Amino acid sequence: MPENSSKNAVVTGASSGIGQATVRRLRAEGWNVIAFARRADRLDHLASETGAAAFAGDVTKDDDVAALVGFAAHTFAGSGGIDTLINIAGGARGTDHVATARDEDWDWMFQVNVMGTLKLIRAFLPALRSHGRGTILNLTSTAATTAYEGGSGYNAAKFGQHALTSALRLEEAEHNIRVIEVAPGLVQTEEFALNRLGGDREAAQRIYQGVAEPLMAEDVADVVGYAVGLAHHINLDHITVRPVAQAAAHKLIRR
Ligand code: 8X3
Repeated sequence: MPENSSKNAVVTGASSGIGQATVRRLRAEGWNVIAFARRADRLDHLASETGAAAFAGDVTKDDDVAALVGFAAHTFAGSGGIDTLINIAGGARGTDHVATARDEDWDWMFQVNVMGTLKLIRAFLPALRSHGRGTILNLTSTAATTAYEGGSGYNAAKFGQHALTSALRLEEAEHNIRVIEVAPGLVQTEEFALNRLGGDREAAQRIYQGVAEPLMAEDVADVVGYAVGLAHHINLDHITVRPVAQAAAHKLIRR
């Protein structure tokens, strides 16, 4: 099968978890990668380990996003320009029911998951269109299509990001931009559950307790790498990826 011949990617959310694993995976396959996240110290380590270029900034800040676009234009100037944008920055805060939902948690989740994705895409679309074979991959979640108790804020944000992704695919096909959605279920990462549960380590560990083989960040990065590495005319629209132990959002086998 022919491979995608384009190989200049920007990856957001690169300082930990799936974003970091995606940078490693793409670099191992010879991609030129710009790793973008807020925490410069973590990015610097990743850059020296993998040879990716690092750029520190916040997906919710227009100035940071504009600076990233300039950095990418400069970094990829000699190799054809950016062709692939991978939006992994995101996350959950809180497990409150609607009855006790906290505005600040909902605001944060909308900003990072929806507005951050929008800002990155809008800023890079001119370059991706003019490249002629662009790819945008958004990491959503199984929470983007199935709601659950205690998930409302995260569900609402991820449903929103899913809707944005679906509309974008329709809008950009005529510009030969493929739009891929990767929707993971339970993934055991360093920070996702910890951030969601306000830093409570024991509660975060309980999420994965007894699950023999949860998905790891590297598993999802393999799927992302596969999807963006396929020949450009192949668009994996929506990929759901779960551990075998999680047959559905409500069915998790613990031993
Ligand atoms: C993470 C999946 O099940 O915690 O995006 O909502 S879940």
